[in-house]
Amino acid sequence: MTDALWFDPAEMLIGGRWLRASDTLPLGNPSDGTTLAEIPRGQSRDIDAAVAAADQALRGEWGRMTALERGRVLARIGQAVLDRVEELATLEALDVGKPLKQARADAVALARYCEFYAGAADKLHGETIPYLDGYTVLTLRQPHGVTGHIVPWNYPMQIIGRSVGAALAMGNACVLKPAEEACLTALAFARIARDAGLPDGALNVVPGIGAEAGAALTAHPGVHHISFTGSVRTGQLVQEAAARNVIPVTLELGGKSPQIVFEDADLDAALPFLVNAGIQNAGQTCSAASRILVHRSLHDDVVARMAARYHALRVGPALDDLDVGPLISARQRELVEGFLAKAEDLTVAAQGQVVGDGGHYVAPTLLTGATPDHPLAQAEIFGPVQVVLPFETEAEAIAIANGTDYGLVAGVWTRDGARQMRMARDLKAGQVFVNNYGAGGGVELPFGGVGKSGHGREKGFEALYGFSQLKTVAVHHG
Ligand code: TXE
Repeated sequence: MTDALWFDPAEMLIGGRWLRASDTLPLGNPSDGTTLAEIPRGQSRDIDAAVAAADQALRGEWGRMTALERGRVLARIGQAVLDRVEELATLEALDVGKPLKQARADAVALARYCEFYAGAADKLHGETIPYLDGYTVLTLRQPHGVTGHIVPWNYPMQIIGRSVGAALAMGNACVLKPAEEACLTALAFARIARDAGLPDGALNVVPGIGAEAGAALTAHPGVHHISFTGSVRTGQLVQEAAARNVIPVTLELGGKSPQIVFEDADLDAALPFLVNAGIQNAGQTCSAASRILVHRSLHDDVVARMAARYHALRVGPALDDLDVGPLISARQRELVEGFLAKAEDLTVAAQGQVVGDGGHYVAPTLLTGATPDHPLAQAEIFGPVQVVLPFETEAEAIAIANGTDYGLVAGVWTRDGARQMRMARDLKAGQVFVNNYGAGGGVELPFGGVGKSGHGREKGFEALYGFSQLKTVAVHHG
């Protein structure tokens, strides 16, 4: 077990108690292929216990807290996370394989989510509605109850922050099922949150396999809302399970996001965003800009300038803090290599250099020569691979950008103000960035997709609506 572990990762948190599951799973280190630790292999009985503990919390100290008090607890958790950014970043880097500076940014974002939702906890309230003579009608904003959170392995800290943070702010009690590939920071966060005063049962963490603990959580009749981030296929299963219990579900299912470079773009400003948004976290980012659409007049110039950056990219162990780390697992690397095998008809404009050894490394690859309907221009690859596609007109750019099953994020680079507004209106995406791409991290910015990218919005104030429900009270007083 690594020295960076300051707790026993084989324990899960249920109702304020750290417990062992009947079985464990090995947690891989993506940087060298070794085993980092054994983690709990939660079963449906553990999910049953966690849901019961969450339900108990709603009827106990946690459920009785005012919005102000919940906000104060979240504020203390945010500060405690900030105090431990380095420890959390090291765990995330080891577990996910992302370079330390990226893991550090994720830990700061986790703190920022806690801070944001701490401040927001007592800011969302109901209304009064003019109605019939002799009536007063008001709306109450209330928690769903027990919320299930199924988190993937690519950004555990950020995704926990955005979904658990907002759910707790609204007074829900959470059952969190982190991914089997990466769950150390979920367990660490739960410890930090408890030490900061989060009451027992308000947050329960049960690691395990998706088809076991994950499926048990989504099917559980005691769960009142599910927040899921992951693949389209699993998202469909989650939504089917939620439909059987008739509960709301928020799905964030990734994308094939474009950045569109018009002929009047400020290329010096665009270049870092074009490349970074493709290779950050080795391309395993839901909002990765995996398609770069470039006006034909600039195509060769942009490709040459992106290629120069690609040639300088170095890929190695997370703790060496290079530009790019390994992929999460051998399975993910095989998936990405499978896509690259379908790129034989394309041109490799540039590749980065793998200096690491023994881990799940893939050289970042910049591809040209694809048509918009090529498999590599359509599928979410979830690796450090970008495809550059030329276009002639604004209408063609929109058609290509909107021409996939997804619609999560889009970026537009142009100095033309009217075009900026037309693109913002016409692009099929939950977020459109103009002359930037994901700048500032976006804790405050509502986020979610259209089409196969999912539905519902997390992040920002908007998430608070999703993690609560409205009750209308009509009082007849004459
Ligand atoms: O995803 P899964 P995987 C995409 C990306 C990637 C592909 C496969 O394209 O290559 O998905 O990744 C839990 N019931 N994204 O296999 O299966 C699982 O334990 C309930 C995009 O890792 O969706 C984990 O906690 N839960 C994405 C979570 O679902 C189940 C992030 C995600 O796993 C379950 C990750 C089940 N039946 C992958 N089966 C993004 N949007 O950022 C699995 N899980």
